[in-house]
Amino acid sequence: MDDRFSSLVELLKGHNVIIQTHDFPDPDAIATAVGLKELLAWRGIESRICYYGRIEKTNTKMAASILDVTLYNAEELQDITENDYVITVDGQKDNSNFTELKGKEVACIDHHPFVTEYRYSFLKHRIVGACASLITEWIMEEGMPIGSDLATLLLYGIKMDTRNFCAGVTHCDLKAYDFLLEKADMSKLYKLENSALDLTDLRAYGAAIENITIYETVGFAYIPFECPDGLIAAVSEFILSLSSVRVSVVYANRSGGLKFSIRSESSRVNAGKLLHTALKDIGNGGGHATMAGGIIYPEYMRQFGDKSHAQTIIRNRIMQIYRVMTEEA
Ligand SMILES: [Mn+2]
Repeated sequence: MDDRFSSLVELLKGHNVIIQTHDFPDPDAIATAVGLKELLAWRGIESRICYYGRIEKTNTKMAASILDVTLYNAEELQDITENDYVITVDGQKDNSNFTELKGKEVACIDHHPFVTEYRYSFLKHRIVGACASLITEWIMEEGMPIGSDLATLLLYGIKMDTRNFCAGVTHCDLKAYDFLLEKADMSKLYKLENSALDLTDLRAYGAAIENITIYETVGFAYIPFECPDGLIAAVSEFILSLSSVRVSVVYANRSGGLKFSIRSESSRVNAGKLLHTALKDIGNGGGHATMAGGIIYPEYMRQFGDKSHAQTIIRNRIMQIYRVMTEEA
């Protein structure tokens, strides 16, 4: 498929254009959307950026406000019609993290495995480390001049999605890095990278540290209050960073039930399968081999009686599956 920027411009001419990121956008999704908006504006096409959910973390909020570009919560955009053209970025229509928008999805720019049956009129899709690298590639090809703020945002998006150039990096990401490095503002980038925590986040870390228990190489920690998914995941990564832990299981209260985030650095333990099996019949869980999420529904929590009894049952279930997985291999 022809994935040149000029073909996208031709397609969009004369239409209202909406750039939609995945729900709860992360820095890569935001960098991609803002970079695309600037590219389109440079070629005379106005667009608006929107998302469903919220922008959750402090550094993501900071990244979103580096440039003076409005990111609309989709609920605020009441004037979208069926005739408006939507570009989905950093994800695809029909993904579970893409709430349906009223307009017509005509184009997609994404770096995730392509899973939708939906036929876009325009597609720029490649498996690379970050979606922002695909936008940077266009910026380079088109010769669009960019300022330090946009360069900083794009570079930050790429660094976040590649875990600092350690995961899923391709030549496309490295070329983008090379191009952006001399243009980006390194002190702003440093500030973004070192503002990952809110003071209130520390409560979750504190609670998890208080009650962490380790069985064999599995670290369990409970956060006895409600917190956003991203924070539970961050605490789970933190627990995994302990040298004696190879699988981390962190769970927090969620409207009467429990919300889980699990990580595995053991090639024998598939995190997604582990959680899927452990939560069968009492909730829902699944994900990748190294990271997964899940939930126990409130109605099942009641059947367990008190919370500490529920925790024992869950821990036993997880350890049982863990042992089968580690012995199998
Ligand atoms: Mn991404």
